[in-house]
Amino acid sequence: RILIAGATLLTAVGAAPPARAQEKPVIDASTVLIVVDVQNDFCPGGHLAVQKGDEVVAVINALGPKFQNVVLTQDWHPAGHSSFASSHPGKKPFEVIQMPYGPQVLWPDHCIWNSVGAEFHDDLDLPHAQTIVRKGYRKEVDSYSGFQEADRKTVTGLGGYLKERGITRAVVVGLATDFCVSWTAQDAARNGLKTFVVEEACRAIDLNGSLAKAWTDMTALGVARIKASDLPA
Ligand code: VGL
Ligand code: ZN
Repeated sequence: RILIAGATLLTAVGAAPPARAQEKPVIDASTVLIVVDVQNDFCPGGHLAVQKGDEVVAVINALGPKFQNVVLTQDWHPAGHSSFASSHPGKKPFEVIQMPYGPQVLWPDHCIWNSVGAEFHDDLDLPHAQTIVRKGYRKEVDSYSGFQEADRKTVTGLGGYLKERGITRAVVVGLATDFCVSWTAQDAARNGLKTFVVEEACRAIDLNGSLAKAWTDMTALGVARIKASDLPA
C-alpha cells in the first residue's frame, strides 16, 4: 500500500504532462500550410530521390482542404548551380565543401529551371495554393529554407508575405524532412510563427545523422512534431 502510494506520488510529481495535449494546431484564417519541394527530382526516379518521397503526396492532398492558406516552395536552380557536385571539379555528390557562407553539401544536379525534375509531382492536388516561393535560383548560394538563403542574410520575402497576411501559425510538410523542411520550419519559428511539422507528411534524405539532428534543431526552436491525426478533422 505504502509502495503504491509512493509510486503514485512520484508519478504525479515527476511525469511531464502529455506533450501532445497542447500541441494540436488550430487551423483558421491565420494558419498556413507550407508544402516544401514536392517535386519530381525528390521522388523515386528523380535526380535526388528521397526514399518513398512520393508517399507524402496522398497525405498532403488529404491535409490540403483543411487549410484556406497554402503556400508551396519550389527548389529552383540554374544549370551549374554552386550546390551541384558537377560544378566543383573532383568533387562527388554528398561531399561537403566550404562555401563563403559555411559548409555546403554537394548534391547531384537537381531541380534545374524548366526541367521535368523541377516540376511538382503530377498527383499533387492543391488547386487552392496561393503562392509559389522559388528558392536557390542564385547560382552562388543555396537555399534550403523557403524564408532565407544559406548565407542567412538574403530573404525570399515569404516572412513578410505571411506577416502582411496576418499569419501566425505554420504547418510544414514535404521533402526533405532533414533539409528543406527542417530549415523552412526553423525559419518559420524564427519569424515568430507557431510552427508544426507533420511527420508522416515528410520523408528524409538522412545523410550522416541529418534526420536526428534536424528534429533536435527544430525542437530546440519550439517547432512541434505532430501526426496528421493531431490536426482537426
Ligand atoms: C533539398 C537538397 C538540395 C530539399 C533541396 O528539398 O530538401 N535538399 N536541395
Ligand atoms: Zn536544391
